[in-house]
Amino acid sequence: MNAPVNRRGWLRAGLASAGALALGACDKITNSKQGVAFLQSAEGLTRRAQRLLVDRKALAREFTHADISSDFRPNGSIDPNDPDYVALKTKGFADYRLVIDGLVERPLSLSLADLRAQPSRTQITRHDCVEGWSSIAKWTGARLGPLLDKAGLKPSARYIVFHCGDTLEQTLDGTGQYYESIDLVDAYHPQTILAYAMNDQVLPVAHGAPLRLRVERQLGYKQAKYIMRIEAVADYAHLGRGNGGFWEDRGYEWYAGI
Ligand SMILES: Nc1nc2c(c(=O)[nH]1)N[C@H]1C(S)=C(S)[C@@H](COP(=O)(O)O)O[C@H]1N2
Ligand SMILES: [Mo]
Repeated sequence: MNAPVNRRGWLRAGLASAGALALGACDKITNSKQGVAFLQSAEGLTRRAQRLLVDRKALAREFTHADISSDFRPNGSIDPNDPDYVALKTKGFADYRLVIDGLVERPLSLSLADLRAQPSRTQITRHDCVEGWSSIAKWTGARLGPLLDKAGLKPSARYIVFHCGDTLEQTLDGTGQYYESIDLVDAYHPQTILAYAMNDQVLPVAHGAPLRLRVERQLGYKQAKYIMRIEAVADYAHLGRGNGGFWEDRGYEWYAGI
């Protein structure tokens, strides 16, 4: 299911598309009076929506230390020369602040120390780039879900946008700046983290220092590096060239699930 969702729309969208399926598959339930009552109850609705989302919520495979790649390849931007980024890097990211704003009740501005103090997760996962290579690394970072709860998403928020510090393509209109977007199912997935460490070391510049996204059910280009700002939006049509991400604006799928 790659329909846009939000926490309330979730249930509704799930039910709309599940309705027909559920009726076909569940005539045993729908043929009995109690069954119908159950399906109309809140619990019945939740169970059906849950069944539909189970796939999106499943964990990506995790690996062991022995599987970690010794040669994880950096790709795309590997040392941004955007002046703002260079200024931050020169000071060892001491002045770095992650801004979380847009459709939130309480906009946040967080230092790296603040981020390291947030609920975190460590995971050894495989990164798959559409160019046809994969590498395994151990990532540690702040879980995105609790951070969004801290900021308090407004009900109209449907996507989370990651604004990056690097310009990957020089264009006259600024659409060469890297950005990405994910929906709330991925944003609240337990393995979705803002990584500040890779293989127990401070995240290297080549891999997105000081902060990069790991959204483990998706392909490489969704793993935004050099995150400067996270914005909650109702839709992404007004950003970049309107397709939800740098590579999406150049023809890639918005939903890059694996
Ligand atoms: N900001 C930013 N994020 C980015 C990219 C980029 O060029 N800039 N490249 C993407 C692509 S295509 C891949 S495969 C991964 C590469 O991550 P890595 O450098 O850690 O291998 O980052 C993704 N995120
Ligand atoms: Mo990639």
